[in-house]
Amino acid sequence: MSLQKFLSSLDELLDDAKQSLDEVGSSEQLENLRVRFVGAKNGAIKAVQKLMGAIESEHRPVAGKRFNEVRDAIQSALDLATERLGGASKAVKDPQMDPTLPGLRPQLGQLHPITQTIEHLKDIMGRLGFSVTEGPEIEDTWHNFVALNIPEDHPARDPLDNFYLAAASKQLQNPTDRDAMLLRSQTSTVQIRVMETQSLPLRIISLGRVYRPDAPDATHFPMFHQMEGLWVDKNVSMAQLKSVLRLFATSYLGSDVKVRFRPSFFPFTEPSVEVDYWWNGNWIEFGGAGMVDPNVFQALNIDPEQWSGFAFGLGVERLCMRRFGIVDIRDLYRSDVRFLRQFAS
Ligand code: FA5
Repeated sequence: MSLQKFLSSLDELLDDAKQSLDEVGSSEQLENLRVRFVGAKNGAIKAVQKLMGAIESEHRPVAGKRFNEVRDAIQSALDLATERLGGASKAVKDPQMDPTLPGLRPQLGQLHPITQTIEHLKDIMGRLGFSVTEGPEIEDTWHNFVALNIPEDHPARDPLDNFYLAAASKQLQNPTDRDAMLLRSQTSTVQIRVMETQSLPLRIISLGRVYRPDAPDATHFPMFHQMEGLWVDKNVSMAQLKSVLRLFATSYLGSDVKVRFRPSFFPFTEPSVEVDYWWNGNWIEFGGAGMVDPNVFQALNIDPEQWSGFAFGLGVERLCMRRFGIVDIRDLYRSDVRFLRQFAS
């Protein structure tokens, strides 16, 4: 190859590279040009370098010198274009702080509707003079049944209606055993624990989880919460029980709430009632209540001639649902924040 031809192909290459790199408008195009001109495998510079072998040896120093100049010039043009484009994209990625822009609001968590309900119920009952107590969720049959006057053959003790604990239960074959352990099925257990340990008179509430193998539907869940209430004093009456529950219902659900009491049966109260509120064309049961049965007092060595009391156990979910307009209890436990976020405290 003649020196002249080699030098003019170098000039053409430089012109082409300079023009393309001057006009390049994006990092992507720039990368394509880099590969096209200085790519290690098939770049144009590499191709021209290969031609040098065909130049007569006496002309090679001139050809080599010019080749180096053109290669360096293309590299400088590439560096310039890179700086130009890189500088622009850096400005977009890393903007200067603008103190006049509105701030980003951090996303705050909030209390679950059931937690909000529990706090609200404690507040209302506190104003009615009830103090808060707690009891364990894992119970023995003494507190869950025996002391509550629930006899051994009562269907409420059936293994199919309770979560007996296998690990604690050598008694699994015989869940009516006094020492068998289970997840409490009602907060009435706390009535017993309080009367065992506190002096009379007393006026307490206790809120917490209870467990039953109920099939989930719109108003039932296998784990739910109850609010237990107990008032023991001299001359406590059924009329007081009804007033307290009515006062509670209007404070929590509004003065227009319709509440009714239906005669019922619980082994640990006599007489007993079930309490319903009216909602969406139906009566919904939200709790049970009654006067403490003398057998319960006697099991705890309390004289029923001297003392009387009333107790109630209300479903916290049913109260929460009515207040927030939630029609399906299962929605409370799907952990769907889009749903739960609607009930801001
Ligand atoms: C009791 O649990 C009694 N311990 C209540 C009681 C206490 C009566 C003190 C007398 C004196 P019951 O099984 O009816 O009663 O349950 C009370 C409330 O819990 C029901 O009215 C309902 O609101 C709620 N409840 C019961 N089962 C479920 C469930 N599977 N899911 C959600 N709520 C429930």
